[in-house]
Amino acid sequence: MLSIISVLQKERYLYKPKLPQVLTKNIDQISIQKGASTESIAFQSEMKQAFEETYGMPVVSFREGKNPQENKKLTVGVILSGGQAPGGHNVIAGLFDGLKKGNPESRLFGFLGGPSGIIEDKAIELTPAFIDQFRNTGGFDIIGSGRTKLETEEQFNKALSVCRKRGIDAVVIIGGDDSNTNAAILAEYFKKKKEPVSVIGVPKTIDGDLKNEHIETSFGFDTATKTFSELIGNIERDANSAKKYWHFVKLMGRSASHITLECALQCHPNMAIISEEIKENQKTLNQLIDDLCEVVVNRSRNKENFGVVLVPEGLIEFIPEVGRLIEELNTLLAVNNTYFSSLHTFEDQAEWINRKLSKDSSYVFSTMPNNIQRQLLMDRDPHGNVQVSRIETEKLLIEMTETRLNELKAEGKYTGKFTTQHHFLGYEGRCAFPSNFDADYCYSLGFNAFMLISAGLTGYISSIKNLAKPAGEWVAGGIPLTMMMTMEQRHGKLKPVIQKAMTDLQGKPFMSFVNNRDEWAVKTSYTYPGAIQYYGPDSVCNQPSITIRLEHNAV
Ligand code: FBP
Repeated sequence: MLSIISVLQKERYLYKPKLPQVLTKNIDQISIQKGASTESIAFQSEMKQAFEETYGMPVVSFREGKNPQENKKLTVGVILSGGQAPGGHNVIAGLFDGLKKGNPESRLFGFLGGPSGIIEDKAIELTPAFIDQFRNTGGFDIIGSGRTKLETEEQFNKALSVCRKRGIDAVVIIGGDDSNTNAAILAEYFKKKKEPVSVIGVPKTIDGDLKNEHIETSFGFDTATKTFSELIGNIERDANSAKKYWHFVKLMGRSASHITLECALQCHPNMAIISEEIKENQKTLNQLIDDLCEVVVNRSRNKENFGVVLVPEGLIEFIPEVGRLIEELNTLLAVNNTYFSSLHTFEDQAEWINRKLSKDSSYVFSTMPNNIQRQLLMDRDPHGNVQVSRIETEKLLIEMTETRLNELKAEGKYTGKFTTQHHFLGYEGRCAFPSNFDADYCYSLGFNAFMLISAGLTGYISSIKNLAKPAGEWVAGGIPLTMMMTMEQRHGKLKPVIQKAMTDLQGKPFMSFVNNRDEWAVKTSYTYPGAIQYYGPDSVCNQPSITIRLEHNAV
């Protein structure tokens, strides 16, 4: 009979993730160092009020030294929240192994299907044999994930009674900026209620937008970008072999362009659009199309009627006039949801929308191709925002570029050929086998989450730093969640949120791209990263992303 698991999966079960040196010690030889008290990024007095119990706590780090804490038996619940990111299983495995190393009687429960699991009391106990089936594998299928938001008093009350019923000492929330914001609010809520349940966050998302001085990257970014880069490299090689297609590749990443930038650094495409730069320069859609045409025309002069263009998923919202249109649409659809849903045909919907939009936005809407108009009117996400992953921006760019090139042809300014292919890379990378970097990083984040719990902390996010160095030199510690927060207007109210990290246009990764892109635009300079390697020399298997290496001067 054929085995139901692959050879690689079997081998990966046996991989021993690397930990920072300090976390390999006996627990009673790991001491905690506390720094000075901290402040939020902005709105300090408002934040102090919102987080009376948990504001201002110190940054902590773990060092070799005597640990006065007794290794008591702990019961912990873990939640996977939001989109999949490679390495989630290893966070849980690291947490589990830490708990058992602290006290073999400790127990770990997995809340099922995301944050709703803790409200509906759906959980399973994670046993050694069960965990072993998921070590070093991609996916979130160990306990499932979901996008329910833990944010209302009613939900917190339910979570509290579930924790009491199960005797839970700590909840670990593995999620992005929103989920970690909610972790901070839940920690504050438990502390106010004098409930001895700690809440610890873990930074997850392939998008890479949950990062700062202490969280050098969110987990999953490394594997997802390596997977996408493998595919883009393959497409580039095909483009360079057949020499007949322009490939437009849209890449996941929500609003931020970190994924696109990393893949550009890995693969040297002819063009990579960075949404944050488009917004900074207030570039219109037509100007962007002119830029694209310039690259196509220049390459055609060298008889190279092929190329590769990378498009970040969130681009459409960053083009100022389209961004304004989307904001108006979001508000109109939120306020008039019932009436809008009663309009059954797209024609009726578009006609009604056009009457309601401002003059400028109505014009922009009317210039969009029909399929894009339909996508702009589709269901909103739970925040009431358009779902950027469902808008075919890559096709919009292709259509508009083609139209403009035809005009240039008619004016005698272009004689080349523009035949295209479009791709959307996202789901292909979110559940890949974690790279060694993500396998090690995630296992360390999970183990370290246990250390924060055992030190009696709450309202912290697990932090592993110094990531450009080999894992043994990584620095383990914890950051108070409030330190990463500011206030933002949400539905007309100021709300505490973890600040999203957008692409830094002064940062080294972006500058390195800027220094090379003019050459890549004209001259075929593709690089072919190939598949992620799990076994072999460090230079092939254990390199972090180019973004991390550039940010730490390690290139
Ligand atoms: P998270 O922010 O929850 O990590 O999700 C990331 C992401 O993969 C985005 O890149 C993408 O826009 C979105 O999820 C897609 O969502 P869905 O999985 O609901 O289709």
